[in-house]
Amino acid sequence: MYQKVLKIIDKYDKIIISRHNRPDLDALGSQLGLKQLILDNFKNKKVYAVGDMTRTCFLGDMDDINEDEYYNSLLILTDVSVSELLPNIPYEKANKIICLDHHENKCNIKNALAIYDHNAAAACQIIAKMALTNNLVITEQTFRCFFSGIISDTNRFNFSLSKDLFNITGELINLGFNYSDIYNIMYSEKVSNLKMKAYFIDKFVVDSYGVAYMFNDASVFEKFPVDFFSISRGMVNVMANLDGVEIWCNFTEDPMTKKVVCEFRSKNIPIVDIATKYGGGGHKLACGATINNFEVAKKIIEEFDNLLKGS
Ligand SMILES: [Mn+2]
Repeated sequence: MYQKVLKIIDKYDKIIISRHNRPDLDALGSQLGLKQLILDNFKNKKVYAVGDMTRTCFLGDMDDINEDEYYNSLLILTDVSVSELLPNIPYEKANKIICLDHHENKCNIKNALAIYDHNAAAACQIIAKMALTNNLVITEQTFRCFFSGIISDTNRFNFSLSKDLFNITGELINLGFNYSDIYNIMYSEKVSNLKMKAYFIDKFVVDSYGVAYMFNDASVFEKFPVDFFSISRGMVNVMANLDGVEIWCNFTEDPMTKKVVCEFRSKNIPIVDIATKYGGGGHKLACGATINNFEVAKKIIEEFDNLLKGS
């Protein structure tokens, strides 16, 4: 399966790589790592990384390309396989599309070749495995990308443990590159962020069924002038690892679109079907959706209550 991907890469002179919008480190790591991997292992390829950036990232920047570049190109999408979560790119113009994903979605991107590994903890794990099993050269930049994605999507091996994950991470570490600075970048926290967390810790509520939640209207961004991601995804886990809380959700109004972006997490009970029902998706225990208003959010909380009633 990976060889098929490498054969397709080999056929194209122009390769554009993207990932889901509002990228996390696994999205950026898999995207930028694959870009570097292709540059280091294939001759005479033009490789571009494209998509929105919510903030600057220590792994690298996006390329600014003309729409015409999509013609005759191979487009590879990492960490995503549904059109709703793509950045605003003219993906239909690409000659061929490949998705490399670990999410529990069904690919709905027209004519795309979707390659899934649902056991992979990170998209970076999939691409690192492709590189390692085919003896591709992994340079320091590629290593940094893959390692960061694996560490962040697993939260330092907290969310998932598997032999494959450890084997691949072990082989990456065995390459001998320094990773302690990556840990320093990823896990040092600004005082202002911790103070912001204190606000959200104080704010969330827990209902009688064990669902914790908070509603953040757009005014929180006046109180805390941070990017959307820092509150929507960044604050959901202030409700994690709590006795009596089985499912926790963060509902945040996007000041730009006025839509409500939902982040859902669960200790044990799979919740992704509910995320999918509301137009979202993700992983069994960590997923999200975008909905029209807080009234819909209340309905979703009721659905989670019903799940817990039945458990
Ligand atoms: Mn991922």
